[in-house]
Amino acid sequence: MLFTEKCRGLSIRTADGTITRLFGTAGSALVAPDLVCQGQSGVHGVALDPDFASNRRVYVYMASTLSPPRTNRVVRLVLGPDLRSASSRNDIITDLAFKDAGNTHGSPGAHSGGRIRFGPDRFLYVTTGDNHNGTIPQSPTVLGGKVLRVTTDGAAAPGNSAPTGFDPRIFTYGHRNVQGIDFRPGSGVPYVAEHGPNHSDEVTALRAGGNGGWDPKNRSSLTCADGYCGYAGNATSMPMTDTQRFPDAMRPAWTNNGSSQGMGPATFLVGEQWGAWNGRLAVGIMAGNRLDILALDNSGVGSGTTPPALPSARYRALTLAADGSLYIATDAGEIWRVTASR
Ligand SMILES: [Ca+2]
Repeated sequence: MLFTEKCRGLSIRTADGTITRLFGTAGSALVAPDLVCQGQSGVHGVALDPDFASNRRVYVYMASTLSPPRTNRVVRLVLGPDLRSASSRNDIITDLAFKDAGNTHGSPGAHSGGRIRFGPDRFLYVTTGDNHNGTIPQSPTVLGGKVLRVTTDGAAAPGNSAPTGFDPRIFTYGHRNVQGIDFRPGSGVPYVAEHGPNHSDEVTALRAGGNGGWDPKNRSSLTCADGYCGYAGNATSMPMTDTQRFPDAMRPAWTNNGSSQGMGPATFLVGEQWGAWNGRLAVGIMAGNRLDILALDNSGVGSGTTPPALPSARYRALTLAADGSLYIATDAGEIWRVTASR
Protein backbone atom coordinates (compact mmCIF):
# COMPACT_ATOMS: atom_id res chain seq x y z
CA MET A 1 0.00 0.00 0.00
CA LEU A 2 1.42 3.33 -1.12
CA PHE A 3 0.37 6.47 0.71
CA THR A 4 1.44 10.08 0.99
CA GLU A 5 1.67 12.52 3.87
CA LYS A 6 1.60 16.20 3.06
CA CYS A 7 4.70 17.19 4.99
CA ARG A 8 6.70 13.94 4.76
CA GLY A 9 6.28 12.40 1.34
CA LEU A 10 5.60 8.97 -0.12
CA SER A 11 5.71 5.78 1.92
CA ILE A 12 4.90 2.13 1.39
CA ARG A 13 3.45 -0.48 3.71
CA THR A 14 4.46 -3.92 2.53
CA ALA A 15 2.63 -7.17 3.24
CA ASP A 16 4.59 -7.92 6.42
CA GLY A 17 3.45 -4.60 7.92
CA THR A 18 6.75 -2.80 7.47
CA ILE A 19 6.52 0.86 6.51
CA THR A 20 9.31 2.36 4.43
CA ARG A 21 9.61 6.03 3.61
CA LEU A 22 10.39 6.13 -0.09
CA PHE A 23 10.50 9.77 -1.13
CA GLY A 24 10.31 13.15 0.58
CA THR A 25 11.92 14.77 3.59
CA ALA A 26 15.08 13.65 5.40
CA GLY A 27 14.80 10.00 6.36
CA SER A 28 13.33 9.01 3.03
CA ALA A 29 15.17 6.59 0.76
CA LEU A 30 15.19 9.34 -1.86
CA VAL A 31 15.22 12.85 -0.41
CA ALA A 32 13.48 15.75 -2.18
CA PRO A 33 15.20 18.90 -0.88
CA ASP A 34 12.81 21.02 -2.95
CA LEU A 35 9.65 19.74 -1.26
CA VAL A 36 7.39 22.52 0.02
CA CYS A 37 5.02 21.91 2.89
CA GLN A 38 3.03 25.08 3.39
CA GLY A 39 -0.65 25.73 3.98
CA GLN A 40 -2.69 23.23 2.02
CA SER A 41 0.27 22.21 -0.15
CA GLY A 42 2.87 19.49 0.06
CA VAL A 43 2.83 15.96 -1.25
CA HIS A 44 -0.69 15.14 -2.42
CA GLY A 45 -1.75 12.45 -4.88
CA VAL A 46 -0.05 9.18 -5.76
CA ALA A 47 -0.74 6.93 -8.72
CA LEU A 48 0.65 3.61 -9.92
CA ASP A 49 1.66 3.24 -13.54
CA PRO A 50 -0.76 0.96 -15.45
CA ASP A 51 2.33 -1.15 -16.21
CA PHE A 52 3.68 -1.02 -12.65
CA ALA A 53 4.17 -4.79 -12.55
CA SER A 54 6.84 -4.50 -15.23
CA ASN A 55 8.19 -0.94 -14.83
CA ARG A 56 7.65 -0.19 -11.09
CA ARG A 57 6.82 3.42 -11.85
CA VAL A 58 4.83 5.59 -9.46
CA TYR A 59 3.77 9.22 -9.72
CA VAL A 60 3.31 11.82 -7.01
CA TYR A 61 1.97 15.37 -6.98
CA MET A 62 4.08 17.78 -4.93
CA ALA A 63 4.86 21.45 -4.37
CA SER A 64 8.44 22.34 -5.22
CA THR A 65 10.97 25.18 -5.00
CA LEU A 66 12.82 24.08 -8.13
CA SER A 67 11.31 26.58 -10.56
CA PRO A 68 10.80 30.01 -8.99
CA PRO A 69 8.17 31.14 -8.33
CA ARG A 70 7.31 27.85 -6.74
CA THR A 71 5.10 25.39 -8.63
CA ASN A 72 3.31 22.12 -8.16
CA ARG A 73 4.80 19.21 -10.04
CA VAL A 74 4.06 15.66 -11.05
CA VAL A 75 7.10 13.54 -10.34
CA ARG A 76 7.72 10.06 -11.70
CA LEU A 77 9.75 7.62 -9.64
CA VAL A 78 10.91 4.03 -10.03
CA LEU A 79 10.66 1.71 -7.02
CA GLY A 80 13.35 -0.83 -6.31
CA PRO A 81 12.69 -4.56 -6.72
CA ASP A 82 12.20 -4.97 -2.95
CA LEU A 83 9.84 -1.93 -2.85
CA ARG A 84 12.05 -0.32 -0.21
CA SER A 85 13.70 2.34 -2.35
CA ALA A 86 12.92 4.91 -5.02
CA SER A 87 15.14 6.30 -7.75
CA SER A 88 15.19 7.82 -11.23
CA ARG A 89 13.20 10.91 -10.33
CA ASN A 90 11.77 12.50 -13.46
CA ASP A 91 9.58 15.59 -13.13
CA ILE A 92 7.10 15.05 -15.95
CA ILE A 93 5.04 18.22 -15.24
CA THR A 94 6.81 21.19 -13.70
CA ASP A 95 4.51 24.16 -14.26
CA LEU A 96 1.33 23.58 -12.26
CA ALA A 97 0.03 26.73 -10.60
CA PHE A 98 0.99 27.29 -6.95
CA LYS A 99 -0.11 30.12 -4.66
CA ASP A 100 3.31 31.59 -3.88
CA ALA A 101 2.22 34.55 -1.76
CA GLY A 102 -0.56 34.95 0.74
CA ASN A 103 -3.44 37.35 0.14
CA THR A 104 -6.69 38.46 1.74
CA HIS A 105 -8.18 35.04 1.19
CA GLY A 106 -5.56 32.85 2.75
CA SER A 107 -2.02 31.62 3.12
CA PRO A 108 0.49 30.57 0.48
CA GLY A 109 -0.09 27.08 -0.82
CA ALA A 110 -3.89 27.31 -0.84
CA HIS A 111 -6.06 25.65 -3.47
CA SER A 112 -3.43 23.43 -5.05
CA GLY A 113 -5.73 20.62 -6.22
CA GLY A 114 -3.48 17.60 -6.37
CA ARG A 115 -5.37 14.37 -7.04
CA ILE A 116 -3.81 12.20 -9.75
CA ARG A 117 -5.34 9.06 -11.23
CA PHE A 118 -4.90 6.96 -14.32
CA GLY A 119 -8.05 6.49 -16.37
CA PRO A 120 -9.16 3.33 -18.09
CA ASP A 121 -7.67 4.96 -21.20
CA ARG A 122 -4.27 4.61 -19.48
CA PHE A 123 -3.67 8.38 -19.44
CA LEU A 124 -2.89 10.27 -16.24
CA TYR A 125 -5.49 12.79 -15.03
CA VAL A 126 -4.12 15.62 -12.89
CA THR A 127 -6.36 18.00 -10.93
CA THR A 128 -5.28 21.52 -10.02
CA GLY A 129 -6.68 24.46 -8.06
CA ASP A 130 -7.40 28.16 -8.54
CA ASN A 131 -4.77 29.46 -6.04
CA HIS A 132 -7.26 32.11 -4.82
CA ASN A 133 -6.66 33.88 -8.14
CA GLY A 134 -9.57 35.36 -10.09
CA THR A 135 -8.21 34.79 -13.57
CA ILE A 136 -6.59 31.37 -13.34
CA PRO A 137 -9.58 29.03 -13.82
CA GLN A 138 -10.51 30.46 -17.24
CA SER A 139 -6.90 31.10 -18.30
CA PRO A 140 -5.97 29.14 -21.43
CA THR A 141 -2.34 28.81 -20.34
CA VAL A 142 -2.01 28.87 -16.55
CA LEU A 143 -2.38 25.33 -15.21
CA GLY A 144 -4.62 25.98 -12.20
CA GLY A 145 -8.33 25.24 -11.94
CA LYS A 146 -7.88 22.56 -14.56
CA VAL A 147 -7.95 18.83 -15.13
CA LEU A 148 -4.99 17.78 -17.27
CA ARG A 149 -4.78 14.54 -19.20
CA VAL A 150 -1.25 13.47 -20.06
CA THR A 151 0.95 10.57 -21.06
CA THR A 152 3.35 8.91 -18.64
CA ASP A 153 5.97 11.38 -19.91
CA GLY A 154 3.75 14.37 -19.12
CA ALA A 155 2.94 15.18 -22.74
CA ALA A 156 -0.57 16.12 -23.88
CA ALA A 157 -2.70 13.03 -24.41
CA PRO A 158 -4.39 12.69 -27.79
CA GLY A 159 -8.03 13.72 -27.86
CA ASN A 160 -7.94 16.39 -25.16
CA SER A 161 -9.83 18.78 -27.46
CA ALA A 162 -8.65 21.86 -25.61
CA PRO A 163 -9.93 25.00 -27.36
CA THR A 164 -7.63 26.86 -29.74
CA GLY A 165 -4.93 28.73 -27.85
CA PHE A 166 -5.14 26.49 -24.79
CA ASP A 167 -2.28 24.45 -23.42
CA PRO A 168 -2.81 21.07 -25.11
CA ARG A 169 -2.44 19.21 -21.79
CA ILE A 170 -5.74 20.74 -20.61
CA PHE A 171 -8.65 18.30 -20.64
CA THR A 172 -11.14 20.55 -18.80
CA TYR A 173 -10.94 24.03 -17.28
CA GLY A 174 -13.03 26.41 -15.20
CA HIS A 175 -12.69 24.44 -11.94
CA ARG A 176 -12.23 25.72 -8.39
CA ASN A 177 -10.07 23.24 -6.50
CA VAL A 178 -10.61 19.70 -7.66
CA GLN A 179 -9.72 17.15 -4.99
CA GLY A 180 -11.63 14.13 -6.22
CA ILE A 181 -11.62 12.32 -9.55
CA ASP A 182 -12.63 8.82 -10.57
CA PHE A 183 -13.97 6.97 -13.58
CA ARG A 184 -17.53 5.70 -13.70
CA PRO A 185 -17.75 1.92 -13.94
CA GLY A 186 -19.02 0.83 -17.32
CA SER A 187 -18.68 4.08 -19.24
CA GLY A 188 -15.22 5.05 -17.98
CA VAL A 189 -16.30 8.70 -17.99
CA PRO A 190 -14.22 10.82 -15.56
CA TYR A 191 -16.16 12.45 -12.73
CA VAL A 192 -14.74 15.14 -10.48
CA ALA A 193 -15.80 16.20 -7.01
CA GLU A 194 -15.36 19.88 -6.22
CA HIS A 195 -15.37 21.70 -2.93
CA GLY A 196 -17.69 24.71 -3.22
CA PRO A 197 -17.02 28.09 -1.54
CA ASN A 198 -19.88 28.75 0.87
CA HIS A 199 -22.30 26.95 -1.44
CA SER A 200 -22.49 24.32 -4.12
CA ASP A 201 -20.25 21.33 -3.77
CA GLU A 202 -20.42 19.72 -7.19
CA VAL A 203 -19.90 16.37 -8.89
CA THR A 204 -19.39 16.78 -12.62
CA ALA A 205 -18.97 14.35 -15.51
CA LEU A 206 -16.14 15.66 -17.65
CA ARG A 207 -16.09 15.96 -21.41
CA ALA A 208 -12.93 16.69 -23.38
CA GLY A 209 -12.41 20.43 -23.81
CA GLY A 210 -15.22 21.24 -21.38
CA ASN A 211 -15.56 24.31 -19.18
CA GLY A 212 -16.59 23.79 -15.55
CA GLY A 213 -17.91 27.35 -15.43
CA TRP A 214 -15.99 28.71 -12.42
CA ASP A 215 -14.88 32.30 -13.06
CA PRO A 216 -14.16 34.07 -9.77
CA LYS A 217 -12.90 37.38 -11.14
CA ASN A 218 -14.41 40.81 -10.59
CA ARG A 219 -17.64 41.56 -12.42
CA SER A 220 -20.11 44.42 -12.55
CA SER A 221 -21.99 43.19 -9.51
CA LEU A 222 -18.95 42.24 -7.43
CA THR A 223 -15.57 43.85 -6.86
CA CYS A 224 -13.41 41.80 -4.57
CA ALA A 225 -10.18 42.05 -2.62
CA ASP A 226 -7.18 40.94 -4.65
CA GLY A 227 -9.49 40.49 -7.64
CA TYR A 228 -10.73 37.16 -6.30
CA CYS A 229 -14.47 36.78 -5.76
CA GLY A 230 -14.35 33.11 -4.86
CA TYR A 231 -15.81 33.74 -1.42
CA ALA A 232 -18.11 36.59 -2.40
CA GLY A 233 -21.71 36.54 -3.46
CA ASN A 234 -23.82 33.43 -3.56
CA ALA A 235 -24.89 30.60 -5.84
CA THR A 236 -26.53 33.12 -8.18
CA SER A 237 -24.00 35.98 -8.26
CA MET A 238 -20.87 33.76 -8.14
CA PRO A 239 -22.01 30.33 -9.22
CA MET A 240 -19.80 27.27 -9.27
CA THR A 241 -21.14 26.72 -12.80
CA ASP A 242 -21.86 30.04 -14.53
CA THR A 243 -24.20 29.11 -17.34
CA GLN A 244 -24.93 32.75 -18.18
CA ARG A 245 -21.32 33.48 -19.07
CA PHE A 246 -20.66 30.02 -20.39
CA PRO A 247 -23.83 28.53 -21.89
CA ASP A 248 -21.98 25.36 -22.86
CA ALA A 249 -20.50 24.81 -19.40
CA MET A 250 -20.55 21.25 -18.10
CA ARG A 251 -23.56 20.93 -15.78
CA PRO A 252 -22.98 19.18 -12.48
CA ALA A 253 -24.42 15.69 -12.19
CA TRP A 254 -24.95 16.37 -8.48
CA THR A 255 -24.90 19.49 -6.35
CA ASN A 256 -25.98 20.49 -2.88
CA ASN A 257 -26.81 24.04 -3.96
CA GLY A 258 -27.74 25.33 -0.55
CA SER A 259 -24.45 24.82 1.20
CA SER A 260 -20.93 23.55 0.90
CA GLN A 261 -19.72 21.05 3.39
CA GLY A 262 -16.30 20.67 1.83
CA MET A 263 -16.53 17.83 -0.66
CA GLY A 264 -13.07 16.43 -1.22
CA PRO A 265 -12.07 12.93 -2.32
CA ALA A 266 -14.25 10.70 -4.46
CA THR A 267 -14.18 7.09 -5.59
CA PHE A 268 -16.73 4.82 -7.21
CA LEU A 269 -17.72 1.69 -5.34
CA VAL A 270 -17.45 -1.28 -7.67
CA GLY A 271 -18.45 -4.89 -7.17
CA GLU A 272 -21.40 -7.01 -6.15
CA GLN A 273 -20.21 -6.94 -2.55
CA TRP A 274 -21.46 -3.37 -2.33
CA GLY A 275 -25.04 -4.44 -3.06
CA ALA A 276 -27.25 -1.47 -3.92
CA TRP A 277 -24.23 0.81 -3.66
CA ASN A 278 -22.42 -0.94 -6.52
CA GLY A 279 -21.62 1.86 -8.98
CA ARG A 280 -22.37 4.69 -6.58
CA LEU A 281 -19.88 7.42 -5.75
CA ALA A 282 -18.33 7.62 -2.29
CA VAL A 283 -17.27 11.17 -1.38
CA GLY A 284 -15.52 12.63 1.62
CA ILE A 285 -17.36 15.56 3.18
CA MET A 286 -14.54 17.22 5.05
CA ALA A 287 -16.24 20.03 6.94
CA GLY A 288 -19.12 17.66 7.61
CA ASN A 289 -16.70 15.05 8.97
CA ARG A 290 -18.39 12.19 7.17
CA LEU A 291 -18.51 9.93 4.14
CA ASP A 292 -21.49 10.13 1.80
CA ILE A 293 -22.62 7.68 -0.85
CA LEU A 294 -24.11 9.50 -3.84
CA ALA A 295 -26.48 8.11 -6.46
CA LEU A 296 -25.86 9.93 -9.74
CA ASP A 297 -29.07 8.76 -11.41
CA ASN A 298 -31.12 11.82 -10.44
CA SER A 299 -32.85 9.90 -7.68
CA GLY A 300 -30.61 11.33 -5.03
CA VAL A 301 -29.86 14.84 -6.22
CA GLY A 302 -28.85 17.06 -3.35
CA SER A 303 -28.48 14.35 -0.78
CA GLY A 304 -26.40 11.35 0.02
CA THR A 305 -26.49 8.33 2.24
CA THR A 306 -24.13 8.35 5.21
CA PRO A 307 -23.07 4.86 6.30
CA PRO A 308 -23.97 4.79 9.99
CA ALA A 309 -21.16 2.39 10.88
CA LEU A 310 -18.38 4.80 9.98
CA PRO A 311 -16.91 7.18 12.54
CA SER A 312 -16.96 10.92 12.16
CA ALA A 313 -13.68 12.13 10.63
CA ARG A 314 -12.23 14.46 8.06
CA TYR A 315 -12.07 12.12 5.08
CA ARG A 316 -9.09 13.10 2.94
CA ALA A 317 -8.52 10.26 0.48
CA LEU A 318 -10.59 7.33 -0.80
CA THR A 319 -9.35 4.44 -2.88
CA LEU A 320 -10.92 1.16 -3.91
CA ALA A 321 -8.45 -1.67 -3.48
CA ALA A 322 -7.94 -4.61 -5.80
CA ASP A 323 -9.88 -6.81 -3.38
CA GLY A 324 -12.90 -4.52 -3.60
CA SER A 325 -12.53 -2.97 -0.16
CA LEU A 326 -12.44 0.77 0.43
CA TYR A 327 -9.37 2.44 1.89
CA ILE A 328 -9.88 5.75 3.65
CA ALA A 329 -7.23 8.23 4.78
CA THR A 330 -8.19 10.86 7.34
CA ASP A 331 -6.64 14.17 8.29
CA ALA A 332 -6.04 12.74 11.75
CA GLY A 333 -3.35 10.52 10.25
CA GLU A 334 -5.14 7.19 10.04
CA ILE A 335 -5.80 4.82 7.16
CA TRP A 336 -8.82 2.56 7.43
CA ARG A 337 -9.87 -0.47 5.42
CA VAL A 338 -13.64 -0.73 5.07
CA THR A 339 -15.50 -3.71 3.67
CA ALA A 340 -19.16 -4.14 2.81
CA SER A 341 -21.46 -6.07 5.10
CA ARG A 342 -25.12 -6.75 4.48
CA1 LIG B 1 -18.79 23.77 -12.15
